[in-house]
Amino acid sequence: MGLRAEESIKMLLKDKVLLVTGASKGIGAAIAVGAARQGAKVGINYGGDSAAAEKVVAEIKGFGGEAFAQKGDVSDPAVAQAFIAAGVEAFGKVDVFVNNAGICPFHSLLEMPVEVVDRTIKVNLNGAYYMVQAAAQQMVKQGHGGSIIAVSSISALVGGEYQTHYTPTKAGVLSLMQSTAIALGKHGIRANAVLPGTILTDINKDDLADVEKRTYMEKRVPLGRLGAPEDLAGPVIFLASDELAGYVTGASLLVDGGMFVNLQ
Ligand code: NAD
Ligand code: RM4
Repeated sequence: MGLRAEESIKMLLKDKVLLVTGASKGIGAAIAVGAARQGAKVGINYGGDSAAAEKVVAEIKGFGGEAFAQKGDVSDPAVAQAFIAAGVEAFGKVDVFVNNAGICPFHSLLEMPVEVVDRTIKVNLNGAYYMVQAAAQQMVKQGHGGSIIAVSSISALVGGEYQTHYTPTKAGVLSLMQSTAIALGKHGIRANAVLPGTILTDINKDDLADVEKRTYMEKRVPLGRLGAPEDLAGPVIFLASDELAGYVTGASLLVDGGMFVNLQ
């Protein structure tokens, strides 16, 4: 039996302000809604679809939560400063920052256009850096710690034929959390990564429209199914919570149904 919204609103992230990038849909939206159900006040950044972002905000307000959405391309450093500032303006502080925005335009190595490589790195890695830095500056200024979580990937650890531009960005984001954990430990700020496996969202809709590939991917998962965006909410809430994860920093948490360890 699920928790009722009124009950869950008193829970793990009560009085916390959580900002998450790329949250108009997919994993980011599930994190935003899941955190709000645990009492967090939520700010969401998104890249394009304003109607989708407003729907996420409306869902949160619908169960009594507080939320705002702000459009902005994370590859622009000014967008990072503006997003963190918007969180402070709306809710007075930032306690938890989740870097989630990302793209994966599947493409072969040999014919990879330079624009696709550059864009993927700019959004996934440079964007993560700008956002994490802006969030960290705010948290240090506040002086009461914080939690930074990056959505990396199983692809930080293993490769993909059509992901030669993407997997290095996910390894980079994982590494960014490790170094950030060291840099910010003295400020009581924790930094961790979640590593989703294959989660059914728009990012891989076309790729997994290939039935043979989808069946192969499903067979690799010991738990017997590909992931849903909501599968990431719990792990992120855990890492966000000082009560549950107060001594966890520099860690990486696979959320992949067991796919990574499944050799044979
Ligand atoms: P999605 O396509 O459903 O959502 C992507 C979100 O990022 C959207 O809200 C979009 O607006 C936003 N976005 C894209 N480019 C942006 C930009 N330049 N500026 C701001 N926002 C931007 O994809 P998803 O599967 O939910 O992916 C979210 C994250 O999870 C990505 O970082 C992805 O690498 C990671 N991930 C996904 C999977 C998976 O299997 N779906 C697995 C591992 C990691
Ligand atoms: C993930 C992983 C998934 C893929 C998405 C786009 O990191 O590689 O299998 O579908 O990226």
